Order: sequence, then structure tokens, then C-alpha cells
Amino acid sequence: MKARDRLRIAIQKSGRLADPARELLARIGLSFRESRDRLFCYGESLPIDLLLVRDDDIPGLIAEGTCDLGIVGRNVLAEQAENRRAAGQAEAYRELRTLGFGSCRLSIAVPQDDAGQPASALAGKRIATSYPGLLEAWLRERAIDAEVVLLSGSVEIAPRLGKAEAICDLVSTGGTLAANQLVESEIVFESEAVLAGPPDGFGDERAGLAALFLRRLDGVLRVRD
Ligand code: PRT
Ligand code: ZN
Repeated sequence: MKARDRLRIAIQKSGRLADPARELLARIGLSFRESRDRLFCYGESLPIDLLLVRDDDIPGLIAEGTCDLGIVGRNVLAEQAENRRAAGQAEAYRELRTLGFGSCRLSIAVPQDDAGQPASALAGKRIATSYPGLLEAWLRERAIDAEVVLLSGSVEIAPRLGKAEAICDLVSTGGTLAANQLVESEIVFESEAVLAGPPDGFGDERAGLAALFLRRLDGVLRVRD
């Protein structure tokens, strides 16, 4: 790849992680000039630029080298890593730091009438999710033979629509589950926002910049603890 002397960080354009990610970068001392389309922000205080994207695109942008670092939910990173593994692809990114915001869990939830049953009772059932990789790995580890139904959104209404007997979705307060008369039964994966980067370091000037960025980040994270 062509040597680059600026570091590029991908963050969510809008959504739950967008504001906390921008605040964290500001606290590290980074300032940016936004482009008119608001997709690219040019780093003014340091040669570190931002790309504002959908969170799902961040692991792929790091894998292909378009971005050097990314702030993304561990759930998104791990789901895509699982899918890459299943497809026989090499590891393409790694979690470098946990950032202390965006915490949630990927949980299985069942209708209230089925609450209190053991995980083995999921056998033979359909579980709707947007996280098939993480759910299948969890089921495999426990030798539970359930059918995974892939839904891209509104997973919580799948049982009422007769599409599944259980769901596996992100939970933070639990309000969405309660509103849909569902009860959390198993935690599949614990998540929070993380800084992701390539599995190996950088071969050019970005190595020094990445080290500087991590040093400043660690300082900010330490103060927060
Ligand atoms: O547009 P883009 O693709 O970038 O955004 P998105 O809609 O895919 O993501 P977004 O902004 O909703 O979430 C980004 C990240 O925030 C997720 O990948 C998680 O790492 C983290 N996060 C933390 C959450 C939640 N908490 C969360 N509660 N992501 C989603 N939820 C949803 C959940 O799916 C469910 O619908 O909130 C609902 C449940 O919340 P409670 O509080 O009712 O339990
Ligand atoms: Zn998304």
C-alpha cells in the first residue's frame, strides 16, 4: 500500500456512538475542519483525519486499509470477525482499547410465558437476530440445535409476528424488551465501544502518529477511571 503520512480514523456518522466518539477525540486534543458533505473531517491540530460512516462499515474499512483506526461497538467488530472466520478469511483487525461508553449486551430474550427455562429449551426453536455469527458461535459452544433467523431490524417484534420463538438482540436498559413483553434469558456477548486497528502495526509515518494518539488516549482514559 502507498505510504501515508496522515492517520485516518473512522467513527459513526450518526447514532449512539457518534457524539461520545467526537467528545473523546476533542478531549484528546484533536480538532477538525468538516467538509461540506460532512463525511470527511480534516485534522487541524494533528495530521489525523476522520471519516464519518455507518458503524457496520468500520471493520471493513480497517480491513481494506481505507482507515487506520475506528471507534465501533465490540458487537459489530466481533460479529464481522466471526463472519470472516467462517469464510476462511484472515484476521483483519484487532481491539486496541476499551473506551468506557456504549455499553450493552447481546442477549437472548423469550416471551414472558417461556421465562425461567434453561438454555437447552431453545433447541428446535427459531431465534431472530441481526447477529447470526455471534449467536451461532454461542449455540455451537453449548451444542444447542436452534434455527437462526436473520433480520436486519425490528428484531423485537419477530415473536409477535410468528417469525421466531425467541430473539437475540442488543439490550441496554431493557425497556425495549419489556415494551414487547419479552424477558432476557441469556447473555450471549457483552459489549462497549472500542478502538479498533489493524492486527499488525503501520509500516510508515502512521506508526508514530498512532503511538502518539494511543498515548494521549490512555491519558484521557486514565483520568476518566
Ligand atoms: O446508522 P448506523 O448503522 O451507523 O447505526 P445503527 O443503527 O446500526 O447503530 P446504533 O447507533 O443504534 O448503535 C451503535 C452501537 O451502539 C451498537 O452497535 C452498540 O455497540 C451500541 N449500543 C449500546 C446499542 C445499544 N446500547 C442499544 N440499546 N445499540 C443498539 N441498541 C438498541 C437495541 O438494538 C434495541 O433496539 O436499543 C434497543 C434496546 O435498548 P434498551 O435500552 O431498550 O434495552
Ligand atoms: Zn449499523
